[in-house]
Amino acid sequence: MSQQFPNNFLWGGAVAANQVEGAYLTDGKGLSTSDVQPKGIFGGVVERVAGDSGIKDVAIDFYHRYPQDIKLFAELGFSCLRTSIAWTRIFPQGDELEPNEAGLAFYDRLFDEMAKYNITPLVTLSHYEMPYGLVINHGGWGSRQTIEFFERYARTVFQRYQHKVKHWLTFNEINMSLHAPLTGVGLPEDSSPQAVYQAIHHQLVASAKAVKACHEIIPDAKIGNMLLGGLLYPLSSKPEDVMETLQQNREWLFFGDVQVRGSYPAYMKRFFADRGIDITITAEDRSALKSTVDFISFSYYMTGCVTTDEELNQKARGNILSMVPNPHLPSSDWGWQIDPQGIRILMNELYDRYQKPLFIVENGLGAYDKPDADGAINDDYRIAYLNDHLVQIGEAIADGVEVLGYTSWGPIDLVSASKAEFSKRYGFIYVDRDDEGNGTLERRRKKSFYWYQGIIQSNGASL
Ligand code: BGP
Repeated sequence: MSQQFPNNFLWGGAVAANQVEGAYLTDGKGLSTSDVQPKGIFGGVVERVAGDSGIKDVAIDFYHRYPQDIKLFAELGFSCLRTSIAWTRIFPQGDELEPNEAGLAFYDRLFDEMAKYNITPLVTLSHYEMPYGLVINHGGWGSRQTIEFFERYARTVFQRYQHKVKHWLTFNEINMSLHAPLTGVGLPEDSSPQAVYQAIHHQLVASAKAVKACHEIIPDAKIGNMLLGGLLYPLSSKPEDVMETLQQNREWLFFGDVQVRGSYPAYMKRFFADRGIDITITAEDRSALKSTVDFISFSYYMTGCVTTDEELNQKARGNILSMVPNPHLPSSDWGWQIDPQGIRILMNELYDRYQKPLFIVENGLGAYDKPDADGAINDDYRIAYLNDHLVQIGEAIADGVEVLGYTSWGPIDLVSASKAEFSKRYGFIYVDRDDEGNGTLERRRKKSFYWYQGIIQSNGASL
């Protein structure tokens, strides 16, 4: 591939606190919504008692092993690492007035370690978790007061890390809240659309307030939103399927429309009216929403299809996000449809819609890895997946799309979000651990490690 990636393109990987750190009650950390969902974001709540076990309680023990892991990322050539701050390390219950110093000190150590190797941190304020204390005592994002708690947390970390972190994201996949309410907005899974959209509104206001605070406290920082890049195609060329696809894509993009444009899009009026939803938006909210993001970040794993055929829709219920499969695409071991060209289409669509720089902050293949007899992991399937997607990202750049960087998901094996499995691996670095939590946690380089190292070294020219 000819040189398409800009010289200052950020290359790296992305992880999230609750999927790597472990140490779930260490140094004063409080329980988060993730800690009470040991079976993953679709797995229901379990009341925790200290000392019981869940796979995320240790995860890959990044809390203690980060120096060795950052060293491996440096060996890969990373110029960027995306991670999140666990809100519960800073405000364990969420509503304290003063932060927990031990939690703040941990991220100081982590960012200092990254600085040693010139790895730029890209930090998500809330990646699929919030303090469980806020859920129990305040009703999660259902309560307007949570906006204040979040703003206090955001201001605290902006102040503390202002010289160390210049790239921020507000909420991970903010548009997943409808599908996983507890993970997204701290509401019971059976909450009504009315309740979920009111909570989402509070979260959108909080996101905008964090943008404003970031610009005030760290004037040279950039802060973005983070969307699940759920691109949908019409299953057929029937106009009603095309119309339904437009509507469903809007359901995913509405969040971005608010975060990038600073107000609710016109189509939401009818959307809410048709569903009998009536949410409270104050004049102060409207003015807060005007603080808009500097760039758009998104995850991309798959695409799906939309149809008005009820029989096909019935069959699709229960699939991830109930998308109808595309007959032209292969699927991963987990049924996620692999569509490299989709990322080029999505990038063009997002750039056409928003005219803001993009950042691909998650992309990757979750697969079973079987070490050979000599322990080597020859993950050619992962190399093929990533290579095909990066070629299409290069095409989108050639199309004129401005892209800040690419962080592949899970550069080191970690706990999966959807089912909290360990066997769904994304890494260039293998971690010796299984679904039952057995294993030495030893790290080993896979074949893809050397492949990605070459891609970064050549700034994408070796694709
Ligand atoms: C995204 C989440 C990540 C991550 C990824 C892969 O939706 O932001 O946290 O886990 O999906 O999903 P899974 O881990 O379920 O394979």
